[in-house]
Amino acid sequence: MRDRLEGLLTSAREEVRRAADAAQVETLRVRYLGRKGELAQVLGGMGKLSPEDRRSVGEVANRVKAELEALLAGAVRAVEEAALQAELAGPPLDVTLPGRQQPSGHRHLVSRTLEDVIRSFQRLGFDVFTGPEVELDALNFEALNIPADHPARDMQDTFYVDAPWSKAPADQVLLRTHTSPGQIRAMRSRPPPLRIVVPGKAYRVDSDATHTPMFHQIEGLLVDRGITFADLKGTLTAFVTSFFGADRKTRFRPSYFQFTEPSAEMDVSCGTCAGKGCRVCKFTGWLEILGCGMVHPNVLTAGGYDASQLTGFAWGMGVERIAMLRHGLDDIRSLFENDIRFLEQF
Ligand code: 2U9
Repeated sequence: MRDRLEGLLTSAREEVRRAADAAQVETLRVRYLGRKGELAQVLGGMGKLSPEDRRSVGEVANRVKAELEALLAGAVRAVEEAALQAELAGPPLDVTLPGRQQPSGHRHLVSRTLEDVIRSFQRLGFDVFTGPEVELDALNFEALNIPADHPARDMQDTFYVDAPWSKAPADQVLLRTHTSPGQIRAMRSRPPPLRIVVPGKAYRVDSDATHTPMFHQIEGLLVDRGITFADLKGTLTAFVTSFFGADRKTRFRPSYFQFTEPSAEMDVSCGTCAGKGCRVCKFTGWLEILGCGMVHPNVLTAGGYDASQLTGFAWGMGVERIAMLRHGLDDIRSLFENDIRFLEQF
């Protein structure tokens, strides 16, 4: 048994010398020192020895075990040191290099513009109200004082929905051509006074550099006793100051809409040329940003409000248009082509 123990030590020394890496050293440790390893197998025969032999063989076994342990521990240190030296000898690692950028997306320019407009009006005390994109003709046109023969209702402008239940003209279903039916829904569901903005998608059969079949609008409506055009001017001027900056001028021009009387369009002085005239403002010094007016009494009545007691003002603007003015874009379609190289710039 002493010979077998000494033999173990000799063969272990030889094999450990040849071990090239930590895994091979571990394999050897299991083979020699493991629970079912070579040493354990030799020691398993100790029971058959006489007490004297057991003591002397035990001494040898303890020494061999200690030497095997030292041998393997030394081998672990040696392979680790060799691995470290190999890494140091390899190509240098520059820990000062900047890390790889993790690409991250962001909200679409149209969404961000819409959120900015909403925030400006929220600061002025307006609530956000939304309606459905698939609407009734009755709310999209009728309630907004747009009669049945009005050109805006033309098949060429409006996407009609083939709904099986729509027999009567007022039941006709369509993709809303503006967010205005949302204001009718708001009036019918909330008592006055009302102070809301209605953001969302609108649809029109139209497609060129400044029109897409789907576009975004944000409209507003304020109704109370004694509201005048002065309130309209004050509110929308405060919006321009908050959204575009206090250095911008504003002006109102007379206009016409079915749902407001009187009606106006609001311009803001061009931010690119400070009103001097440039490509962005087509050399006028002004940018048209919204349409507005005092709500037509017929429209208040259609909303279930008492037009003899209440007045209000409303406005509407195209979100893509605002985004284009802000960034000097000349083709609305660039916002919807989803070319990441374009969208990334904002
Ligand atoms: C109710 C009462 C009145 C909303 C209004 C405009 C003027 C307007 C256009 C701007 C550019 C639409 O996106 S656009 O093409 N809108 O000029 N909108 S007043 O008036 C309302 C709406 C609802 C109940």
